[in-house]
Amino acid sequence: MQRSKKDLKLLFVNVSLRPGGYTKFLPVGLASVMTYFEEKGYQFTLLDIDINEYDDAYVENYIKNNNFDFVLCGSIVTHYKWVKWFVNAIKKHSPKTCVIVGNSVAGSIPEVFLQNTKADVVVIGEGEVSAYEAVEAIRLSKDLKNVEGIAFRNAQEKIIINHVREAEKIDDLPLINWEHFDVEKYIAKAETMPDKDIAPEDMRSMPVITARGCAFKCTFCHYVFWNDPYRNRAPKSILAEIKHHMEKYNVNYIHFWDDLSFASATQVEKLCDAILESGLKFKWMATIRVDLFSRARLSDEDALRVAKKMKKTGCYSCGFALESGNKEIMKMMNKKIEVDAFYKTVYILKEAKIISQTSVVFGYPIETKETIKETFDQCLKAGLYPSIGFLLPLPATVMYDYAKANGFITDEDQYLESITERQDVCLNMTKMSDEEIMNEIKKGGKKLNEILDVGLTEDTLVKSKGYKSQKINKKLVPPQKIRPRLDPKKIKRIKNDVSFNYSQSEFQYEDPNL
Ligand code: B12
Ligand code: SF4
Repeated sequence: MQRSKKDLKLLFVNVSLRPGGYTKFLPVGLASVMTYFEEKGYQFTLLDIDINEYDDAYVENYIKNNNFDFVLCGSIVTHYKWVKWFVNAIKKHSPKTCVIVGNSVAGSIPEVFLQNTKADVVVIGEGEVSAYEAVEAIRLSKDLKNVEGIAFRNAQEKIIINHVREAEKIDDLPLINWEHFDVEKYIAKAETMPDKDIAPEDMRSMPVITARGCAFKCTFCHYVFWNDPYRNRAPKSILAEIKHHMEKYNVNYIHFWDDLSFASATQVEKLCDAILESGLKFKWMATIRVDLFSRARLSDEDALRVAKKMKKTGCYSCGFALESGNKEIMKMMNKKIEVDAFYKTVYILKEAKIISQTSVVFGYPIETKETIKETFDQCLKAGLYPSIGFLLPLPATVMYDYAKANGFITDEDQYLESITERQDVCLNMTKMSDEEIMNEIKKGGKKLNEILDVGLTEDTLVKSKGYKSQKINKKLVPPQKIRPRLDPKKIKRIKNDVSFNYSQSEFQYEDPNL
């Protein structure tokens, strides 16, 4: 029977990725889906498990005592075990409730998710329109097979995966309405960073998304917008949202929580110009890549000019991942960056007084004690203590397929139930034992901690609770402007190539600068 929108009882659920966590993050994706539903005339309730620290017993009781027509939730795939429990708990107490799950926990594994839970609909990729159309189809008793971007079980219990939905024009999406959330509580628990201009208690930050997706495809990475083109919001729309947050929530820090905020320096300069023109004064941090300046082929002078402009508009810090100091691992990662570019970017940003935050991934199959050392050496050279993580093969990544093909993952459901944070060794595909790799990483971390005087303890070398680079003040040697030319006398052929095919031979170059 068809019902009107206002007669339907909808519940949106914000799950808790880190119960008891010392910081809390406003869920931008969920809020964006909620805003879309609101714009389309739906009313709903929000169960915010995260900020209220509701335990599982509370959640189960809540579901039991409230009969919802629809429950909608989403999360990162690392929360698979909990989401699976939650979906099945809803169905146990309220079998008629339609359960819709989005984000990577379901969208990156639609088949596995529907096979192992009683969920009704999985939303794949961008969630706003697909989730809305799925609810509408059910409300109007229409066939779900016509809703793009979802997977579901049909009347014969067969899993159907529909066509992907073409990505929305990013500027057409409504500005997120945060009123359903206890924003003050989130601001009080937001991540703060030491800043000489302001005391931590006066930092009021909120997230803003400036882009969806990324222009690259690293072999360990997967984000929800993987199959969509990399899209950036127009500076005008970004600034309208920031202005709103400043006026309504009195915020002075904006976290651009993008996979990739800016792919090149040209793009960042456009936003900087718009910030200057707007007259808005706030501090911001963004996600970039090591090649921010080099991709735009800027001269060193121009790179510094752009970096200084970033600083002038409030850029406080930039996050960009070194990932590994080993060139072969970088290739396996499909990272498409030069290890050397890392130092240069850190140097330029430092010159402009912008803090660099970096992260590394250990545990690619060819990782050895030597490659681990190479990574720490790069961090030492750049004077940064990285956020340390292990390769965590996530569904829909090349490394996940590698893990399956090589027998490291045999039961996907079991594996997904076991994964957590990238700071834990969830799956070791190297030739080292868990203990060996951990010891080696701790050894490198310990040395870095001592030399850079970071102040970490044995327990916090890996789980360092956020980035630590802002406290370090190492003087950096200016990078060489032009790469030294190869000296032919230093090139040695190290493998005898009997076919005399030079393209197949391996050479070793002893570069004193590396
Ligand atoms: C903020 C953030 C966090 C926060 C989470 C805060 C929160 N409540 O969302 C914290 C710091 C806790 C976190 C932790 C981790 N994160 Co994180 N994080 C992000 C970040 C930077 C922003 C998320 C965001 O707001 N995106 C923007 C919105 C618009 O996109 P979205 O969330 O995907 O939402 C869309 C869809 O997913 C869908 N959707 C989302 N929710 C819902 C709900 C419903 C009902 C529906 C229908 C649809 C739907 O519709 C939305 C709009 O289209 C992303 C990078 C990024 N830009 O996505 C990484 C990212 C999500 N994180 C990632 C990873 C790997 C992690 C960690 C595993 C890393 C680690 N340290 O170990 C941990 C996991 C911790 C755990 N215990 O499980 C990966 C996800 C990988 C994957 N395949 O799932 C990402 C994509 C970064 C990356 N490129 O590697 N993260
Ligand atoms: S790791 Fe970074 S650069 Fe690579 S695909 Fe993911 S978001 Fe893009």
